[in-house]
Amino acid sequence: RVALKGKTVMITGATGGIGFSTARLMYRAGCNLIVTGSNQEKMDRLLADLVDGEGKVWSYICDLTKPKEIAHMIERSVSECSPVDILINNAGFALKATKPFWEQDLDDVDTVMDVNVRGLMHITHGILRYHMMKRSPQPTGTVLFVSSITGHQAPLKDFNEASYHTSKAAVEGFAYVLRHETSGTNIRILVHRPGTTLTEFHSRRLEYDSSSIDDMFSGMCALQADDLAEGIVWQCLQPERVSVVTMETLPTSQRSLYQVDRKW
Ligand code: 8X3
Repeated sequence: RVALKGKTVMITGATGGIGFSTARLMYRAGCNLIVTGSNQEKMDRLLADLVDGEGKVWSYICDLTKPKEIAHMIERSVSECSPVDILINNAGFALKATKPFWEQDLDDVDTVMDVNVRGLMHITHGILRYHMMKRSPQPTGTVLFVSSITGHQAPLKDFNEASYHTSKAAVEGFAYVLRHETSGTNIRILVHRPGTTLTEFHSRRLEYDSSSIDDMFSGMCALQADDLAEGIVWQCLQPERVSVVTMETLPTSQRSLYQVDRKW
């Protein structure tokens, strides 16, 4: 992980799940971190956990549904932090999988789109414009999007995730176009697509209903957040000439969203 030593990595949604594990691994690899989250208590837990490294750590509490808060955080990052080398757009969530789309509140639908798409685009815009494109003589950096297999697959029934799937398909489209728009620079645009991972993501999605959560994970041996962090860090530590453009990490038991083995 020598290639990462001294790099400055910004991770959104760093206070839980895949973001938390990635922050820990990046810190251990010698990176400086800029971590964002929406909850101070969870942020304190992350900061207390970052003991295994010598890099600097900057933390920002930011509500990604609020463009002004994002703009303010970007502005502060320019004056307070080292220039960002790697942006990991990890923050994202799904809501109300217990009801079909037409029975969901539009406010909830909007919140999913605001965080997973608009917030992600605003952060990427700010980091490209004020950090990566400023590098001279050549703009350089890595932008990695934590997408999902739901970005290109839909389950056969009972999932009720129209807004989440749409948001991840948008992330895939955004990354694809951005990879072309940043042509001529040394900025690389990468995507990581996780399958089912044992984090708070699913508890929240299933409204903390323990029997739905048990049904979801029963016998499948889901991924751990650390499994994802390993792959994400690996994509980022490749030499600048190498873009591992898309990496999809699934539990062995999950052949696709259509087929999950429950024999584990
Ligand atoms: C979530 C992927 O397989 O858990 O982004 O639905 S899965």
